[in-house]
Amino acid sequence: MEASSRATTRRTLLRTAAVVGGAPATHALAPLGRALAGAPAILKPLPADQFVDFGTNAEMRWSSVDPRRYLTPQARLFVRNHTATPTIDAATYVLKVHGDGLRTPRTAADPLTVTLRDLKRLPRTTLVSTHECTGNGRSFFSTQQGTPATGTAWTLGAVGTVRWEGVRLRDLLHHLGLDRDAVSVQGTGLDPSYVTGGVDYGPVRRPFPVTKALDDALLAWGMNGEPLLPDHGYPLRLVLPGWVGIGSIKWLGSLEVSTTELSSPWNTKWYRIGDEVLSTNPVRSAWELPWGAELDRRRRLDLTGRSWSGAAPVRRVEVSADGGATWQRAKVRPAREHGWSQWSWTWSRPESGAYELLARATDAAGRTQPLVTAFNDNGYFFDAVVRHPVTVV
Ligand SMILES: Nc1nc2c(c(=O)[nH]1)N[C@H]1C(S)=C(S)[C@@H](COP(=O)(O)O)O[C@H]1N2
Ligand SMILES: [Mo]
Repeated sequence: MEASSRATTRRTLLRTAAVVGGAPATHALAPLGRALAGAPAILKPLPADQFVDFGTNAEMRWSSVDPRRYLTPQARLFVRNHTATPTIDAATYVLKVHGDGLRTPRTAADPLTVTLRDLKRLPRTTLVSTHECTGNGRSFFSTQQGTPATGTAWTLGAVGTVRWEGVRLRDLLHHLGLDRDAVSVQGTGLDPSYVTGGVDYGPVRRPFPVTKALDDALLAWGMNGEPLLPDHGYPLRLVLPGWVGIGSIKWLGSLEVSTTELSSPWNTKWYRIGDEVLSTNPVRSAWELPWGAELDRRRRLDLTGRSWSGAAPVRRVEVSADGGATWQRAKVRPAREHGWSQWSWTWSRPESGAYELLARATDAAGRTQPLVTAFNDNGYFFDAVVRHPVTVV
């Protein structure tokens, strides 16, 4: 089963690259580029049975997910790097905070500096949340809807659920002194500047409203009880729970707090659909099965998967084995905090043959996954029900 799912994924990749031309070819060839360049973009091991290696990005394989484990181990979590994982010395690390949104305004040249020890004197907190890339599911714009989009050809594995450990951003801002007219906060990473198409866009950074900063935003140094791995932002990253992954800036070097709206190419050029600057993640579902799985025919086949939403807990999951003609309710387990929901479904007396398994979730905000989702050039927010091929033998 493993071998055939790998082969299928590779074929899908090559097909996508061939169809789109240009940009996706880089993704298909990136592992080679990484080897030639010498310095790897991702430092943790990426075993082929657990990850699809896109070079600077790596996708978790749903076929490798352990149904008995709720949290995604850090070693198994997808990685999305615009450039490469930097190596940062925690002993000399400081977070720089500036802007006219501080009660005592500071310039970028003369920022407040906060060490990890300073942060660890604030009240600590943990938070379970589903962490996901905006482009998760992108390849299905091509393979399922026939409209290829630019960018990494993720299937559904650019997602995980983890327990973050750190301090609330609001506690730091109140500790430093926040101006009541502050409206916008922007975090900037310490990774190398992002250069594409001959343009240097500077370091990865993206603004967000002060309301999110004062609500549930975190500064995290830990994941699942371990220090962050270098690939996931060591020694400190932002976490914006329920929001597009790009908001959770890794290797956080600085924070700007402003009384005017901040902007960067990551909210004006990318991570938007038309006029909408993307924030809350959509509803999605995945089966814990290899792509093209071969299932042994039995009277009862017990299948599992997970569904998640950036807005609210998942309330209902329906599955279909006949292309969406009829649906049955899956048994949904309660989620932890802002994490995903695990579900299970028993397939009774399937005949031998080829099928597409569908799973469709509805969240407590009333959002249900559609069967087809509107196209956008960068392939963000593919939230349609994915048609997962399996064969009963
Ligand atoms: N500094 C920095 N932060 C970043 C990125 C990056 O390339 N550089 N990628 C963003 C994107 S697009 C995503 S989806 C998440 C991925 O986090 P992970 O690699 O820890 O899974 O980090 C975000 N934060
Ligand atoms: Mo992302």
